[in-house]
Amino acid sequence: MSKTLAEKVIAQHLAEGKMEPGEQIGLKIDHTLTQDSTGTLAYLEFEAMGVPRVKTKLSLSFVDHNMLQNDFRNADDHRYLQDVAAKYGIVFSRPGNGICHQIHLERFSRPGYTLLGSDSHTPTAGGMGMIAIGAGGLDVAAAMAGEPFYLEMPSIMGVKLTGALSPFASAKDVILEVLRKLSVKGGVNRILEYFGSGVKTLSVPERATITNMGTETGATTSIFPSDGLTYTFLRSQGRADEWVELMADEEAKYSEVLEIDLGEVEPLIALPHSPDNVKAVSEVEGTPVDQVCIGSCTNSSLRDLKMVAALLNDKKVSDKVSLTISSGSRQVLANLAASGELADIIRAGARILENGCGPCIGIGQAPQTEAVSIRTFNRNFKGRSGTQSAQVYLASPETAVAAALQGEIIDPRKLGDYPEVKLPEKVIVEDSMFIFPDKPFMGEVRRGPNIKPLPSFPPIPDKLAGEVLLKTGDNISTDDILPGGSEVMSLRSNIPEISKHVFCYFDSSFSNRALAKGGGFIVGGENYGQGSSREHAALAPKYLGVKAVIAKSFARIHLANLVNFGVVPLTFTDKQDYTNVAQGDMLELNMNGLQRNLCMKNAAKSEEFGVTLDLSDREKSLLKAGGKLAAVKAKYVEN
Ligand code: MIC
Ligand code: SF4
Repeated sequence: MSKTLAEKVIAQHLAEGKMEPGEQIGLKIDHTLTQDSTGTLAYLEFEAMGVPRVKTKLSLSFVDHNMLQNDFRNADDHRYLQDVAAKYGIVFSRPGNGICHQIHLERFSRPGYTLLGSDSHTPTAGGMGMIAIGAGGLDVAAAMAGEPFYLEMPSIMGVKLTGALSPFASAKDVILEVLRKLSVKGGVNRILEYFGSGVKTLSVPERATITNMGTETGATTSIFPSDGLTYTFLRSQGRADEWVELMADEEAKYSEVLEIDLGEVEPLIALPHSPDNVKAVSEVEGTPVDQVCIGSCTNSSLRDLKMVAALLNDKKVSDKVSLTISSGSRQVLANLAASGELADIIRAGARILENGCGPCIGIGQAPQTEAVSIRTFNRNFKGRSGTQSAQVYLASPETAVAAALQGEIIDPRKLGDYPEVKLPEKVIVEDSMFIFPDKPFMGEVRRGPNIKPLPSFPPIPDKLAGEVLLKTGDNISTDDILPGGSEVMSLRSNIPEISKHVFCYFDSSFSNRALAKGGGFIVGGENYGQGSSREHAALAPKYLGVKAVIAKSFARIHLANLVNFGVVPLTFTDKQDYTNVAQGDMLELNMNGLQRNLCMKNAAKSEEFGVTLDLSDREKSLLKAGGKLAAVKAKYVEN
């Protein structure tokens, strides 16, 4: 039977289940990656499993998110991560080396392999023909211990690309077009598979921009074929021997097909405060701009920064704008330095930041009050930049440079000649900041005082009762549940402390109230928990006593994280009932042995409404055991 490309890679890694949409499947994982902000928990969890060495083909630990060293806490976390990597056989990418997804793409990605990463933008490697999925740290820890990764088999949506991009339209505009069509929840339980004649006009870094930001549609992952251009990219990295050709069969059937004529794609921009709030750049021309940030795992490749250098060359950044550049890897920076293009960027007046996530997650460069900030990043949720009143727009490097030069949003097509960006046949490879685990690890893993043991929880009782602690609207992100930024993220290894920040910008009294009331329920709208994979957004509410979240629908990674930590994820059987529940209502639920259809009593209103526990048997057994850690520990430590 003919297969899509995604089905081919999944079939080769199928450890359990039937490859039919909606069925539970277990996938064998070849590569894992973690980054510092989700990694410390992931490794505390991995350590608790008692497995002496990782069982994957390759596991990588990156330090790229919270690299500020204002005090001992981040530095201690980095040291802990380095020790753990050496002890368990994990490649360690030192702080300053660059962003996990960009580096994995350059140095480690392999067509036809699977990758599980404790970061929602892990699908970046789909640009290399990998099935690359973002997950909570505990799922990644289990994969390092050799467990399959379990998920619902998504349907495969084809995205047919025809034609070729016109000057000043770029890969970022393609994915913004996809987001305009699908919205931030249109990809949930889907894989977006790109095919068609337009594919061969896009280089691997351009494809990776598209698969990276496919995450914002809620898709499980996105994938491109591995073809001649994939070979060219791998050869430029000195890895030609890792290439294999991979594509869908001609007769492959997609559940749906979205068609995009690349020639019709125009420069686009996502307006505050959602990546799917997309308009043509020409529609918002003239908006004054205060800050422009270029970088992030979406747009920090050599291709992108060469384009930036060419557009900035011999020009000057507007006095009204602060322009920051963070390249995705030391390799990118080394190549720009050697070619002289870094000097062009510096001469134009850009501020060069460390290679890493930086402003993307509010680690420095918070904009001024009410500033307009144009970013080449992938998320513009309110407050994520570190400034609650900032207006963050998402756009391509081309549009970002145009805004930096002009001091206001302008259509980049007005910049004049379109530079031709040529990628070198062989890049300068810069591997000096990797530490490979080739020596036996002597001594102890060092833990700073801010690294606290993982909390443990009893199995969930058959009856849940408590108050509705908070009622939210649609598309609540994990940034809303537990914000990023340098202050909160430095508490990532300390659950009691980080729990004080749950919903802090939403309702500053939440954590105290939750504790005082002995926990309770959260009520959410559609797509609850979109965005970041951080499992803290499930674990910290659990620590505060949250027993269940009742929502209209959930985002995939957050749903898995809730189950992993024993918070019951329920959906309204009839979405209309959402309107009848209010903050402060007292709810009571008999779990009935974790039946699918349950009845929630609302004592405040003497009413009842139906809730659905839409989980597989495996997920139910995790919930019963009090979460996944308890279950995996029972398998590895107690046997
Ligand atoms: C993000 O872009 O939101 C993050 C920060 O990279 C997160 C991970 C985290 O919360 O540490 C993600 O995308 O999963
Ligand atoms: Fe880092 Fe931003 Fe990418 Fe997340 S989205 S991995 S914070 S660069």
